Amino acid sequence: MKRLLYCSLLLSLTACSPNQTTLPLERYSANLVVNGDAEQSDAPDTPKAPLADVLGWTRGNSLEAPENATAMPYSGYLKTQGITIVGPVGVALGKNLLMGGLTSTSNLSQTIDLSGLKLNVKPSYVLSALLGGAEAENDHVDVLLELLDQKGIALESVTISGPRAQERGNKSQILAFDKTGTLPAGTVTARVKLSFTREFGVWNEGFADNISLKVRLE
Ligand SMILES: [Ca+2]
Ligand SMILES: [Ca+2]
Repeated sequence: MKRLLYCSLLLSLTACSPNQTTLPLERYSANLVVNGDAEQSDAPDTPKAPLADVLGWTRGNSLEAPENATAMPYSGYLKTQGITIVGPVGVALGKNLLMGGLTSTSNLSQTIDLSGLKLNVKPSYVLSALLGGAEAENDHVDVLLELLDQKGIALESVTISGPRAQERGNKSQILAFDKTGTLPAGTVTARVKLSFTREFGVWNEGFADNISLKVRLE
């Protein structure tokens, strides 16, 4: 009887089952990637006039610079070219995305200081991204996460390969990807790098949005 009463009190909070265990709430940091959603950039409508700086990101060196990776609105050039990019159902894309620009290869990277965080004893991480491309072109973008020690040496590297045309069903879309793992002991910084590759045409249409890295806190 007492149990029934207890259950009725808890009914609105949880199913009352003798087999149910209460999982501890996992505390993760906020997204540590700056401008991973490209929303903080005053994005141009065309990569012909790329941003001087993509906020939070460092451009790789390219002999073809300054035509390089940039943030762009979904409603800009891509739409005027009849390219409408579809994202996963229910995922907010905002106004902008990151794309490869006009060079055959380009990249954006940023280094994230983890030293000020109160990390879990065995801190897990979640790297996630929306990655894709346009129509039947194999232009793509890959994400590299490097976990570095205090000397800047990579203790671990994780790659998410963005989808090629076939994986997108030859449609202009960005798909959701994620990888999880545990930060190796001695990890002090994380480096996230987006590598855009053009396989066809003039425009490097590797598309990325909602780049995120979260780490487990105490
Ligand atoms: Ca966005
Ligand atoms: Ca292209």
